Amino acid sequence: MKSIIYLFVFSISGAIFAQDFTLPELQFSYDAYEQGIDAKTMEIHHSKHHRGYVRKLNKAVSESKLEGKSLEDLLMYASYRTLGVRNNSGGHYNHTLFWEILTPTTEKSAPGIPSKSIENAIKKHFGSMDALRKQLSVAAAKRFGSGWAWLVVTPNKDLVVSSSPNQDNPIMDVSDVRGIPILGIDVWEHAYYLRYQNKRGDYLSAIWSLLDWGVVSEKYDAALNSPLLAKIEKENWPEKNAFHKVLAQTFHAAEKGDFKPLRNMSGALYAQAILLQDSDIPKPLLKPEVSLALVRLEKKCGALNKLVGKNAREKALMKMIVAVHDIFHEVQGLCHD
Ligand code: MN3
Repeated sequence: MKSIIYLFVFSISGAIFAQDFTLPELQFSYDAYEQGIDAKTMEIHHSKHHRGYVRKLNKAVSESKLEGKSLEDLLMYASYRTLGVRNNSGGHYNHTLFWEILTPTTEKSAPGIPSKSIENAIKKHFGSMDALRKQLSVAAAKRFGSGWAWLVVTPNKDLVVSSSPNQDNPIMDVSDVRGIPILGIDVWEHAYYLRYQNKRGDYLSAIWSLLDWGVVSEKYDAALNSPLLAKIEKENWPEKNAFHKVLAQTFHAAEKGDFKPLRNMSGALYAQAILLQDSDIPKPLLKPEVSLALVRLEKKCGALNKLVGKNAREKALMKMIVAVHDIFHEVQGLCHD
């Protein structure tokens, strides 16, 4: 009887609470950041903007039936998500990181300094802290409209500066530079407009004085050994994603009896298969099984394209696209090992 009650309580709380993302508390009061950011901006930014992202994220996740997915998972496959999930998962993740790396100088607090390991990495990749600061400032200043500037640990374990529009970030499969961000600067006007108006440069200097390099150093060490970084490395394969998009459009329509997309796009599918076969396979997937599967995939797509050229019957087309789909899932399956 007891276990039945437990089960009941669990399933109720699971249904109601399991997936809700929540607004993190700030470590300091809104007025503690005055040296760089005024209290009103901090308050609106945290309690209105960030709260809004969290609320809209929960709504978008439930509308997309993605409850149970981790925040990283939502970000990682952003190109497959709705715009609501993409924008608000980014909004929540990016602001959470932003608050964590800002520490005001007060009686009880001061920003930490860089660890030896990040100091060496910065020297190796940028030359000096000052050179890194310049690159970050340029990335932030050049970002047209709203977005973020990043310091990123890439799958090769390099440190790279990048920027992204809106609430995108380097974890997302839509990002040019992939990796784990360990430092992010919000360059949306809502982050600085009250005090700095259009002077984004002045805001960037002010942010620099709040950056907690102790926290960034911890994030650097954590990122180097993170399973997420290994996952990004495996998934960082644009040609595979491009092939998958065309395959999804043609195969799923054919399954429902609509062969028009397949007849129209068999050439594009073949072209993507050739590009995929020629592409650089991500390091963790460099295995003979993967290369061989890609060769078979290209051949089958070529054969399928020929069938379409001969105006073949639906039954023959279906058989061939199913074969293509099966081989692709061998590759996908191998990828998710
Ligand atoms: Mn913001």
